[in-house]
Amino acid sequence: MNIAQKLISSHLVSGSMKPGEEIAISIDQTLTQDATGTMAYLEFEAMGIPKVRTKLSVSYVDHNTLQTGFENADDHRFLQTIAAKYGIYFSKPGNGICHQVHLERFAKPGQTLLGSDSHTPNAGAVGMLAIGAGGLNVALAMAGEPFYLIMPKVVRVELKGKLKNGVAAKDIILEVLRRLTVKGGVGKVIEYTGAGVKTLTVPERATITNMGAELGATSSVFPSDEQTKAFLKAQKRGADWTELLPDADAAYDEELIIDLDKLVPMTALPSSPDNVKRVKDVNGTPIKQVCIGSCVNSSYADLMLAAKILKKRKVHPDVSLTISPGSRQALQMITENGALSDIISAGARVLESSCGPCIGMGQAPPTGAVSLRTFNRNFPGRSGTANDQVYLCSPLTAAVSAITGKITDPRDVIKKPLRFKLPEKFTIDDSLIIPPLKKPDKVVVERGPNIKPLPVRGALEDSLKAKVVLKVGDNITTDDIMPAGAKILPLRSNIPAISEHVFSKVDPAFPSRAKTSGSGVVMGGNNYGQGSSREHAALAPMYLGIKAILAKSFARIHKDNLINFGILPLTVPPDVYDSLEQDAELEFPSLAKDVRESSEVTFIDARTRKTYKAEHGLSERQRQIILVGGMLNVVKGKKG
Ligand code: MIC
Ligand code: SF4
Repeated sequence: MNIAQKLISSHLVSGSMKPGEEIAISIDQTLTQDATGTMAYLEFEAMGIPKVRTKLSVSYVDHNTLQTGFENADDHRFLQTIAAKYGIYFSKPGNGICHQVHLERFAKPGQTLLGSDSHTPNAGAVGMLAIGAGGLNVALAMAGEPFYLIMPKVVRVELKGKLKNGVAAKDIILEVLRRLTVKGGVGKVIEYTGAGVKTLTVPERATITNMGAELGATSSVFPSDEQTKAFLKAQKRGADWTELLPDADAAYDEELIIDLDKLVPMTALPSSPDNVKRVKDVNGTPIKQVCIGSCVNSSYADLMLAAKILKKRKVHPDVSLTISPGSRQALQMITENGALSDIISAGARVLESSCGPCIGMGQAPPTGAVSLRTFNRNFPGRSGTANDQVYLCSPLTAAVSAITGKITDPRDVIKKPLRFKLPEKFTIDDSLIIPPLKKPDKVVVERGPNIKPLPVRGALEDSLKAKVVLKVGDNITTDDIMPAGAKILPLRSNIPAISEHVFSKVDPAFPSRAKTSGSGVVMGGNNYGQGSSREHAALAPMYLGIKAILAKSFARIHKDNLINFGILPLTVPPDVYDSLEQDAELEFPSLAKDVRESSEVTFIDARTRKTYKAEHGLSERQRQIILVGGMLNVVKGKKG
């Protein structure tokens, strides 16, 4: 077996491990972050279970840390009190980004982790099966339920050789994205093997597994080996180490070879993480902003490399350089060893340990300017500026370019090999991680006025008339459907309020049109719903009356979220997509019956009277969820 198969088989609860079939696995650990966590815990509460049933559950606050009103602060109080009550560790704001902190303090080889954030596979760096999911699926895992997924294909990425001077782990994953694209990983686990693996430290491996999310992959995983052991030991967690390697004769469904010796610095051009070119191809492009940080490149290792480049140099006068350390541990260590002083002397703006500019929480770039970021996503407008020009790159390319004021191949400046050496000991101070209370009865859950009850949909209609409220193209992201940013994120625990922003960057009139039509559908192209795990991209459209999405294909997490909230994901062939226009009135004469008894749903274009068929491709379990109007109704039904 390969590593992915070993992890799955040791957690398999039901189903057979044939790619494409639905399986269920048990979940050892969960993580949530604040922007998805409020919903996840409201959902968990609705299940009426006294204490989480996982080995470990952690609630992080890292997204909504800009407190411009009471909303985020209220949510933090809610999260802290609910964690204390239900047996969950609470990582306070300031402690760092969930994926960084989880890797440092909790990730464990051989275990499974389900997180309500799409970059949860970050923890795959230590040989863990780490998967991103909607909050409701994470709530179910906390309740001890297994996680259902389609048995993935396993892609072997063989790394040969060793990275050359100026080339970083980020360039490896950018190269994988160049080859496979943002939909190339759908239904797959990406497993890294080969002699090159041994040369990469755990923080470097995490950069690669983190950004596997941009491939649409179910997860990404590295072996647990001597590097893993050294990392865990340095985190004073040597006892958490177990070896996990693929069998010598392990088979894979697909293979890819990357020769690290030949790899050069890469960058993803605006506005998709797979629009990858060599840095050399855009060398000299003037830049106004450089941001170093986000869960993919904010480790102690990344900050040290940036600091070494910035030392005794100055940021270019036209450039604003921001640094957001991924964790308090990383910030503390660069403070202790003086690297922070080098960063400050160079003229960087040091931000708190959080997602920050990655999710549009401040630092929106100026109009028309190029912003060079070490982040994992450059979807249009995500930075907070319309028509933004965000390029993604490694911390080496970012730091070098911050000095020159233009996109610069780091090899032009770094003449001596610059690699990170894992410290023997990380600075450990878990005082911002609050353990759950021993006496939960004493806890009063604090709910500010921003926390509104969860909306629930009724059972699936027997028949339905619905308008095509919006027709969009390929690769629509959840940032397009439910934008984030400093203004909208504080509404994550308030569905009526946040629903006013659905598709606001694509078509600001969408919410009012959807409400007026009463029942609506959205038409999408390929890979509909790629990107984040935010279930608000399903929950808020459901609140606005969207009953189905007709698309050429769907991204995994979003499809699950749609089903969980009772929106029917229907797959249509390209000719059907082409023949239906926005505003078309559709009739579904036997909707519930079709879902119950067939794999296809029939619908009629009211104007042309032409009949079409769309596939729902639901498993028996998913059919039942859709028929009762979503997973919350299933849970309520079970409770009687
Ligand atoms: C993101 O990177 O888009 C987020 C914000 O972390 C999301 C989660 C969210 O929308 O809260 C993700 O990646 O799942
Ligand atoms: Fe936070 Fe950005 Fe990572 Fe999402 S991708 S978890 S917003 S740092």
